Amino acid sequence: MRVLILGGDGYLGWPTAMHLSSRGHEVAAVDNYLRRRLAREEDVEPLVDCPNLHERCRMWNTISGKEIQPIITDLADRSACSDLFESFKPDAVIHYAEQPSAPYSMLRHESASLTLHNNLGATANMIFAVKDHCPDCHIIKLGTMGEYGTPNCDIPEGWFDLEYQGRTQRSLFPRQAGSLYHTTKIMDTDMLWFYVRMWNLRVTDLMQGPVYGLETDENSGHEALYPCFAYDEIFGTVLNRFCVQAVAGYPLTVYGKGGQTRGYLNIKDTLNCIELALNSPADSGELRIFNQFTETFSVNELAERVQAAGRDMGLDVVIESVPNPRKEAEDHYYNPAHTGLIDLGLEPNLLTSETLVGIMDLIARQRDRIRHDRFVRSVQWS
Ligand code: USQ
Repeated sequence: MRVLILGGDGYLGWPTAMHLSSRGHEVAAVDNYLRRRLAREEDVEPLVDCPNLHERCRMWNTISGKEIQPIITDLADRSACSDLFESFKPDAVIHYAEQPSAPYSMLRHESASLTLHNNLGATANMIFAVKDHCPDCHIIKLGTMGEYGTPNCDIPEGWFDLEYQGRTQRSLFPRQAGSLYHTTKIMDTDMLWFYVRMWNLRVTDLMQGPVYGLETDENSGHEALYPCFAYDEIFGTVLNRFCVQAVAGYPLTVYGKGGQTRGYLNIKDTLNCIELALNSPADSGELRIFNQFTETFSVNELAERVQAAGRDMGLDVVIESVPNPRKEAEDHYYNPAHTGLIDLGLEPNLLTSETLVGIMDLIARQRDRIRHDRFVRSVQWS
């Protein structure tokens, strides 16, 4: 298939590009380096040096003999986005091209505004470009489990039957996000659903939980092909941060009571899920939703697992509860369904001590680059 990866320079976009290229797809990785720019501006660059997209595509070609086409363009620019789809004519598009950080979206008015304009603008431009140039293209959109929030009831995969005063209507499950970033993902879903109804687009919306890890089958042994791995408060996800903190001898920063529970997955499973969705597209006129995670953990459970894995490596890992900078439930019910991707054939890479030791071993090689002042920034939600 001809596959466009929007946000192809990012933590997940680049590994996805290599993964699909290794499977024989014709892949273009598209990015405007927004994420790199924001990290530079906030002085929170990633743990591992990431060569630019052109360089990484060349390295990938040398290693694998396969080609990924790098395209540097801004999808929030309407005509640039339209030109891209007109010339590439993808069979499928994988849309990661969003400002991905909840804390960044809560920093200040300017960062909120950038998140809104970039995320909704790029999504709208992609929708129009697909309609105009490749209406049969399968849109695979990265959503987030955070769209649902933490309701006091079970969470289905996107849809449920709403019953009210004796009548029933199939409906999107109620969503209430905990950050502006997560709210833009809700708005994306609503916009996609609207245009699925109007224009019979085929869309898969993947409600993904926080991802951990940095090694995949394609980059193993090639540090320069590792994804941009963040460990700072703004762009780092919790388990990746805990692994870096453990290696650095910094107390694991559990926010508040640590009962916050989310659905997590290994970066290798992100790639597997994308491939499964790609190989079995949504129907025309369908908004198909999968909850993309493999296991649920509370923050306390994650910290305890990292502490135990650290012990196996001879590290003395301390867990510390710090005041929660976010406004979120710290003790709540959480039971989301996640059978759709398993039914398609997903075989999860579960979180074992061996997995954690593997991640921390790779991090330990970068020990000298870890900056303690990046762990806490205290971006306050309210
Ligand atoms: N947390 C801590 N200590 C830390 C960092 C985080 O206790 O040092 C807590 C947070 O308060 C939260 C949980 O860990 O309750 C998860 O936080 P996170 O930073 O790993 O994840 P989040 O901000 O929700 O966002 C991340 C990605 C985002 C993706 C989302 C999936 O940055 O792009 O959409 O995970 S989900 O969380 O399911 O919505």
